[in-house]
Amino acid sequence: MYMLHRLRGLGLSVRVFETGDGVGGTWYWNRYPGARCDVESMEYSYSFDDRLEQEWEWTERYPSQPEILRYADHVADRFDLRRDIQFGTRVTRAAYDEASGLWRVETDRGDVVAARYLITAVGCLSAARVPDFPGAAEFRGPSFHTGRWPHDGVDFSGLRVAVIGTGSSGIQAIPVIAEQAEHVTVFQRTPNYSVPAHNRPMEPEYQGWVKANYPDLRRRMRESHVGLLGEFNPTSALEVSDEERTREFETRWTKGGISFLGAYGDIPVNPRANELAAQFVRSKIRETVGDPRTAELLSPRDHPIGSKRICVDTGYYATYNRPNVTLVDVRADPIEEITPTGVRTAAGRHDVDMIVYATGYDAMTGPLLGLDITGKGGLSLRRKWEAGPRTYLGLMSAGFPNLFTITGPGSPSVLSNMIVSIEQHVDWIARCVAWLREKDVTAIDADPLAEDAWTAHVNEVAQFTLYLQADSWYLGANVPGKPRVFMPYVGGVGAYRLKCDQVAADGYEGFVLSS
Ligand code: NA7
Repeated sequence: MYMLHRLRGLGLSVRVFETGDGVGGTWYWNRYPGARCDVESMEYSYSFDDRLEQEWEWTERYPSQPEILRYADHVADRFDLRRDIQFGTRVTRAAYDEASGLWRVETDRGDVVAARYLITAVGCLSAARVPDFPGAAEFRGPSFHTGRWPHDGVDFSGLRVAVIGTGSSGIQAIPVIAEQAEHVTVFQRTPNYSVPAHNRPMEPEYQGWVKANYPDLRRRMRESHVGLLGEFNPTSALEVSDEERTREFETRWTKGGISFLGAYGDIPVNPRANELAAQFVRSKIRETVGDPRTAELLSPRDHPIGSKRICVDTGYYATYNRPNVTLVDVRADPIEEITPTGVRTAAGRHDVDMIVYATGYDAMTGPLLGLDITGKGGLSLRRKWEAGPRTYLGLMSAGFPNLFTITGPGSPSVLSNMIVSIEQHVDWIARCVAWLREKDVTAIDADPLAEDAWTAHVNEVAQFTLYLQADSWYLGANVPGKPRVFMPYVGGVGAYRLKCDQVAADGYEGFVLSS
């Protein structure tokens, strides 16, 4: 939406294709119960328009899905965006025509359009993935993926519900479903670390203070490591006494939210520091969950804290104290098939009336490859990225001129506050397009050497962290057969922004320009 707004400002004619019947992207699709952003409301909003940020009123510390969708709708109306968005339309193919230097874009509605610039804004977590369980099609009851939730809601009352998956989506949905359903059986493959949200109604004084200080706070977010305001303590967890460390963890736990990970600077990089934070979370799980065996099953031990996206929950662990919730450890007792009446694991049958798949996404590359993009010389993006994505700055991939990828692989994207990263990419692309037009440059493409160097750098920075020690979707590990390559850039949004700005200031260094 912001890209459309900016391109219109340059006097370009713009057509947006959107699969959904409304705006909002992830917040349009993810209508599962309990869906909420893990970034605070005052930080999860556009910064490009002063009046917008001053006039919009958030009602809770963390925005719920319906509230973010209202905000997206408001932005669309306020800037009159809908007239250039073609809803209910999926792009099925995009091919670069070298003779004309134009992209030819086709849709499932039969549109064929020619465009000088092609900009993808397809999100990083939009290609929903339901694992290929034998028998799934034969299940007699309804089944839903969290990211494709029915718009008229789902009534769980009196039902026995299976939830498969305990990432952010499962962890948010399970407590809400458990309140309504007769019984919930949770199928967990890997326990995740989750910190309490401590969500609450927005304090008017806080909202007023942020609005009064937005210019400075937005600047701090843009210059920070992950695009958030949360306090980041650079000192080492190993330099302080046990008492002091526990006090710090306790303070952050009581405050709630992902800034728990910012307690010490070495949590993401030093295994010993990381283990201390992990131990604290495990102690909280033991304190909260009545049954010691369930508490142990819920306690992550196979990956460092933060190496998979940390979850932010409301009452997740306590939900397992309810008599109507059962936890099945599918690592020890794997799912063998879905039967017409439920889920069969190695150890037995679990009859249910409904299945909720909270099983995640073909992250980052999935949505891009789904566009069936072909560049110069007939090379498809799928073929080029066979061994993993290759980009220059996460913005372009060599051989695909004038194709820009907002929050593409190789940029901070999912390791940051997405709105901050989206705005940074949109501003950079808008400035680049304006410059190309001013200089009469018809095509911009990544230089393969610059791309090689950037791809190596993205990898090299990741090696310094503990991210590579988890089978996460950051690495494509959740999709069988996907190349194991760390996709987002972990160098930080502040440093990354400086690099992108420098490249632009140097006349788009590392790009090949042609007239
Ligand atoms: P995630 O974080 O990818 O979680 C998916 C969950 O589904 C995770 O617990 C997986 O276990 C589980 N899963 C996936 N496939 C299977 C199979 N075959 N059997 C059992 N369990 C399975 O997706 P979410 O939607 O929760 O969150 C995505 C992001 O959205 C989140 O990080 C936030 O940034 C917002 P695994 O861990 O792979 O063993």
